[in-house]
Amino acid sequence: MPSHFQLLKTDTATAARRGRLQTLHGVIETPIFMPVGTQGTVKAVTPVQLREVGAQIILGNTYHLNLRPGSELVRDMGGLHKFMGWDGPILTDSGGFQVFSLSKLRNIQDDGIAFQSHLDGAKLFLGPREVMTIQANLGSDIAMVIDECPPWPCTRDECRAAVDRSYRWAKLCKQIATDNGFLAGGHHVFAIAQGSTYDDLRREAAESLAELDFPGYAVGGVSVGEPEPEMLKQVAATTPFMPAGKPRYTMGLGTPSQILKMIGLGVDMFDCVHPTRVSRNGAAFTPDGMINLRNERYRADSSPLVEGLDNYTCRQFSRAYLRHLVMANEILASTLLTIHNLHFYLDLVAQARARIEAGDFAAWSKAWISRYEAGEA
Ligand code: PRF
Repeated sequence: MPSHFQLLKTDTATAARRGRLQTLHGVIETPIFMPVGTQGTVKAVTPVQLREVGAQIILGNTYHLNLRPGSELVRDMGGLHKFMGWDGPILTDSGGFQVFSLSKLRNIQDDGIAFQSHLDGAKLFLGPREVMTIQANLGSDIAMVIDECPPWPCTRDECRAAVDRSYRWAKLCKQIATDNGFLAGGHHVFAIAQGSTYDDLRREAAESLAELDFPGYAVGGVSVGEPEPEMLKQVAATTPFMPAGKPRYTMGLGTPSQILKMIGLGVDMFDCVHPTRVSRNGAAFTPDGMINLRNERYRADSSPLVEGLDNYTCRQFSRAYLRHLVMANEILASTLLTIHNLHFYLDLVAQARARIEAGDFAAWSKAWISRYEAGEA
């Protein structure tokens, strides 16, 4: 049987890879960016619009969907794909990380995390069995294990405990997904390597999880407040110890230039709320950095957001019109900016794929990053 992940090419000048991941809902060309659809919707856009901007896979969230509307309801409605009208692949995060960021009252125990819902205060619990059951109810193509993401900074002892606990939970998640037929049914489960700023613990996390033979591996615990050089160092301390023949995913990042830097470190998959979130705040990506349309200088600017970029927003609308929508608080501003910003990210990773194939990724990404960062400065 062919493997679910094909490594098509590895760059010689960097660790960048061109790959292809098979899922139950179709093939994903990597490196890829995954738009975030926390509540069963990528905010402000329809599934048709997602397809049009080139989305190949989107994210859903165990924590949110289990609180509301409930994973059993989603299961009874035919699963998340049918419920939300998206027939492409869906990756779901396991929920532990969201408990830490959203729920005030939480207690981490050896068998899972007890917490109170941020919606109504209900007392709830998420452990390996719960997160794997919820993700099976949702019908996720790629389910994530439950992990403990330590805060930045954290002590070595705190980090050690989080790495050990995350390993035990990952092992249990794999066992549960094997026993209930989730893996045999063609769904994937990805492990998550933690380790904060401790290089040796990151290596140990990656190597011990690799022995459990997961279909894919994530770098967790980055982009949690540390400066960018520290984040790059942590990713560089992890990816070399992940199996080369499996997809690699950094969770929850980043800016366009960070994504190119991570691709150069051998990462294949990315998700981030950044492009969708800034869209609802009047901001748009360009090759010369992010611009904010509230700025007076765009008041009578008849040019598109990015000249020649082939998406509905850039083909049809001027910066002046988009600025008007933003200033008037019109909801169409969110939709049109989300279309542009997601397309900008998806076009960027498509270009990266082409450059890896062509063999000039290193020079291209260096030039791309310096132009982008010069505009941001
Ligand atoms: N673990 C999980 N989800 C996440 C993270 C993590 O460490 C992060 C950290 N960047 C974002 N989302 N399960």
